[in-house]
Amino acid sequence: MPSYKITYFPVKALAEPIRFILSYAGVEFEDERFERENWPKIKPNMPFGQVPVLEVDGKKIHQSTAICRYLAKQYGLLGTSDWENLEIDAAVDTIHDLRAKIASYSYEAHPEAKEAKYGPLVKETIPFYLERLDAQVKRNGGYFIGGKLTWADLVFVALLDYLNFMAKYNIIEKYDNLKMLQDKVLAIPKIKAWVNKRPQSDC
Ligand SMILES: N[C@@H](CCC(=O)N[C@@H](CS)C(=O)NCC(=O)O)C(=O)O
Repeated sequence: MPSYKITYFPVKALAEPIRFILSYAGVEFEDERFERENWPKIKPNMPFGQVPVLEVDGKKIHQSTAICRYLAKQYGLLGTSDWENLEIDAAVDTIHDLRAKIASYSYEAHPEAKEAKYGPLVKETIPFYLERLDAQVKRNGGYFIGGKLTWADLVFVALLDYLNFMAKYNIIEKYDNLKMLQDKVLAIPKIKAWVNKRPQSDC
C-alpha cells in the first residue's frame, strides 16, 4: 500500500473528494492542514503553487480531479466501460462548473457586484444545474452513472458542504434524488467514520 499525504488549507473544499475516496477505500492517509498564515512559505513548494496536493510515496501531484480519477482507478470506483467513464468525467466537470459559478458570487470582492449576482445565482444558475443533476440520478437508479456508486457520487457529496457554505443555503433541499444520494453516501460505514472523525470546519 503506498503512503498518501494530502496538503491543503484547514477546510474541506477541494481536498474533501480526495479524502472521501481514500476513506472509502479504507486506506490510511496523512491529512496535513496548514494554517493560512503559513501559505506563502508552502506555496513555492507546490508544483503549480496551489493545493490540494497529494504525495504518493513522497511524489507530489496536483489537480484534485485528476487525483480523484487516479484513486478511483486504484480503488474500484470507476464505471464499467469507457462510455461510463466519459459520463463520470462529464458529471464531475459539470459539478465543478457549478462550483465555479457559486464561487464567482462568493469570492466577488465588490459588495454591490456581489449582491447583484446573488438573485440570478439562486433563482436561475443553481436550479438549472440541480434540476439536471437530480434528473440524472433519478434516471440512473439513485447514482449519477450506471446504477452504482462511482467517484462522481463521492465528489458531489464531498463538495456539498463547500457549495452550501458559498451559496449560503442547502442547495439540494428541494431535490429529493440528490438528497437520497447524499444520505446513501454518508451512510457508507467508512465514509460515516471519516465524517465523524474529520476536523470541524465551515466549508
Ligand atoms: N484545479 C485545481 C484548483 C486548485 C485551487 O484553486 N486551489 C486553491 C485553493 S481551493 C489555492 O491553492 N489557492 C491559493 C493560491 O492560489 O495561492 C484543483 O482542482 O486542484
